[in-house]
Amino acid sequence: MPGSLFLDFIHARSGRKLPIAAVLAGLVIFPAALAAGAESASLAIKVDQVGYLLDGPKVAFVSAPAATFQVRRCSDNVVVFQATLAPPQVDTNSGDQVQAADFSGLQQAGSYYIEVPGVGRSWNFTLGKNVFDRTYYLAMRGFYGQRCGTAVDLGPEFPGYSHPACHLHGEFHPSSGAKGTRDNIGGWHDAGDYGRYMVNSGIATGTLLWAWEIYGEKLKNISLKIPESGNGTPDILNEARWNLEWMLKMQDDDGGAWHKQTSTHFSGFVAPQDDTLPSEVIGTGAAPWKSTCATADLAAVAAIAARVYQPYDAKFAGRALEAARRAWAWTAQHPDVTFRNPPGISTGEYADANCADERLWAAAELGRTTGEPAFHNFFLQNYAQFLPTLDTPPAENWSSVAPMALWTYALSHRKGSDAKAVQAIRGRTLAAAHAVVERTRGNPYHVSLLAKDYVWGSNGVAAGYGIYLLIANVFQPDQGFVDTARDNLHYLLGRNTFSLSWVTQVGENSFQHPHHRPSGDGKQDKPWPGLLSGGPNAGRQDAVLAALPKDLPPARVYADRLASYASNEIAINWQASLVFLLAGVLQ
Ligand code: G3I
Ligand code: 9MR
Ligand code: ZN
Repeated sequence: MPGSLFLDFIHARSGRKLPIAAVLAGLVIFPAALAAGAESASLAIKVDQVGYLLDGPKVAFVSAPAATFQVRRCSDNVVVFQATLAPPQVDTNSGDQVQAADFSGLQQAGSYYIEVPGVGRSWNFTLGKNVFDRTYYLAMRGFYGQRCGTAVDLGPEFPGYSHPACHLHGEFHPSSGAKGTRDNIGGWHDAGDYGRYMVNSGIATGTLLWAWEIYGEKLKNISLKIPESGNGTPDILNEARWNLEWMLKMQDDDGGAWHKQTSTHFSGFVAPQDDTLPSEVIGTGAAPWKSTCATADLAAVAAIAARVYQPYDAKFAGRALEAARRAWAWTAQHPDVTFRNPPGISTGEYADANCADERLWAAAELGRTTGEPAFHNFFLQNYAQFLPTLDTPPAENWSSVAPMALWTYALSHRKGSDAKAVQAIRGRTLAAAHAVVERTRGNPYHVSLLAKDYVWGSNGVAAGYGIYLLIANVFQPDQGFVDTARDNLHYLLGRNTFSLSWVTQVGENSFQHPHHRPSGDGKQDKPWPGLLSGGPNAGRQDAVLAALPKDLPPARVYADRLASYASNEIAINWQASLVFLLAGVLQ
């Protein structure tokens, strides 16, 4: 294992300037210590490495036996707060014995660390009003870095994090039912691979547009320093439009949308511009070639775009609405065309066996945008069967968009909305959110994840709990919802069994080896910034995870290794959930 770790490390970071002694130390100790660099904190003390807002609970966790803790100011090491640790609780998901260090009483903004006598010190963190602003900025810039078909440059803030335009040539794969070239330049690379997939684009872009609709007041003046900045449109909308334009290109003349545009197989670990595999528009392999889930997701997202971009670019809004209507009409003709990879194609499938929830989402968004009875009636005839999905948060992911459908209906405040439907949606959401709050308070790490939630993309699930709670908070403001959403953010930013921040270049001990081709091409010391790792995955669908000890509890089935695509890839859907959560907690 140390040998393969070494190879992985060298392979991923050949350019890294680390003292050779540190590399050797890493070999005989363990990877987290290596990642931490020279000045090490105790991994047994878990803090949100970004920090805590002043107005809420401030809790760290200690997973080694101890009695007391102190909070010290970074500037002069003075103790500003001290207290006893809470009694230990066993966390079955990680196997840790956890003691809470509650320093909510500390109200002074500043930079601090925690010291636990007999254990050590924590990573530094900040208390303040604007602690998460930069994380939001970097997370949104993460999308910019995923742009396909254009030159990207994160400099001068991150010099060298750049690539020239990539994937400029596209063609129809025979499975699409069409022939010849189809460039469809644009969109975001889905993840650590360079594919572009409609279904995942749908949930990711929809989530960003929702963040705008709900938190626009907080977001509208934040510059993301992207090429469009200053054009009069808020930058989160500028960034989302980059992908929307690609999604619109994936629509065929008959209104249907092809499922994805990728190479036939995954490229090697090369920079985007060096991936020379043809970029193929891939269809279902038989008439009608397009898939219902992709088309319905396009209809939903384009319908949101039609209302959101109206004040900034009415022409684009009109184009989006027209596309949404045509997509909707296609799904009415073809309500049940599912997608599986056709022969010869081995890239991501995003195979969803049931597109009824996608259609419900499309109807709800179109109804919210247009107010037309046809969409409204379709929603009312079909929504009831999806209400139970709200009972098991977070419920929403790339293959399950029913919560988006239900929530958008309840949020739309249209005259003529069905009061019974709205009541049911709100009531079930609030009840489930209250249960999540109670459960999370009882969880030794104050995270909402259950054992069953440690799947591929579990960090996206954690962020999804945050979304669920924040939507509940829109229905009925409740500080418990907000605090629990923040708890899930704290988990992602370091308050977890690994004492690891799962956002690249955010926090003193952030993960280093994402399964992300631009980060893994050996050009940069550190990974591209602002990207959320998939996280622990008890499904173990890669060789790295499969080789971990058999009896590991689910929350520990994770490896900060480039080769672990099932636990350490990044992806736009998880990233969008992180952005929503951050947008919700910004002050
Ligand atoms: O939810 C079920 C759970 O009920 C069940 O008990 C458990 C047992 O294995 O599986 C859970 O489902 C898993 C699902 O992810 C959770 O969302 C599936 O096993 C697992 O195979 C599935 O993985 C998907 C993965 O592609 C493989 O198809 C991920 O959702 C999806 O995010 C990921 O997406 C990939 C693209 O294909 C390609 N691009 C990168 C992207 C991110 O890794
Ligand atoms: O890089 C691919 C990643 O984006 C996918 O999520 C993952 C699962 O589909 O597959 C990765 O590609 C791997 C392939 O499946 C197996 N051979 C190694 C590839 C990683 O380099
Ligand atoms: Zn590209």
